[in-house]
Amino acid sequence: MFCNNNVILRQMPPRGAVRVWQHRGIPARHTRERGSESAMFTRIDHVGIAVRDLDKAITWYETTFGLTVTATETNEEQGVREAMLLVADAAPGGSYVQLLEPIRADSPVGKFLARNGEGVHHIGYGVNDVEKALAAIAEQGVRLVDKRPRHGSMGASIAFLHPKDTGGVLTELVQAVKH
Ligand code: V0V
Ligand code: CO
Repeated sequence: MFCNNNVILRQMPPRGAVRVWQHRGIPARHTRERGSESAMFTRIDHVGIAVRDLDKAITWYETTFGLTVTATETNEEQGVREAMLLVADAAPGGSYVQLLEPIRADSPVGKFLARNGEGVHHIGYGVNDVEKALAAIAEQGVRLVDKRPRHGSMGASIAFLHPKDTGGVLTELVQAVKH
């Protein structure tokens, strides 16, 4: 934002930098908002956040950010009680915050909480075909946590990639149910 305000003006990029953009004929807003799209990922489906107390966390997100819960579920296999809070609804599918409370201490989220405390646990990317995406990613040498999709929130098919092969970010692929 370039307001006529001393504080904000001091944060402006140097004039030379602005001119480089203009020489290349790339309008700055477009480069920021419309990069080239991924062939594999359709959107960020959700950001998974590890919490100790799901009900408390839901209330905090509702009160502070005005988000509302779309679905809650206990997923025995994954060892979590979770809630999906809608951030935005768009053509390829919604994007959510997923709050995750462990139901067992030795579950992935239970171990994560013991080690790191509450915070961002994983990123879930939307894909059109989770099996195809898994095969393509495995071919790149990335270790898969799940060789086959499992049951995820709101009926989605999900699969995780190992964080040690994805720059320390636990990554989930999400094929949402088509409406
Ligand atoms: C573990 N590590 C992580 C991590 N969890 N690094 C980044 N982000 C995370 N969330 C690191 C950890 O610090 C260790 O690093 C190493 O990986 C081994 O971790 P561990 O817990 O001691 O060992 P494992 O092998 O028992 O478990 C790690 C994996 C596990 C990633 C395999 O957490 C897993 O299967 N996760 C996928 C399932 C899951 O997270 N489900 C809950 C969400 P150092 O110390 O060796 O350097 S369910 C969900 O999202 C649903 C249902 C949905 O979206 O619909
Ligand atoms: Co998730």
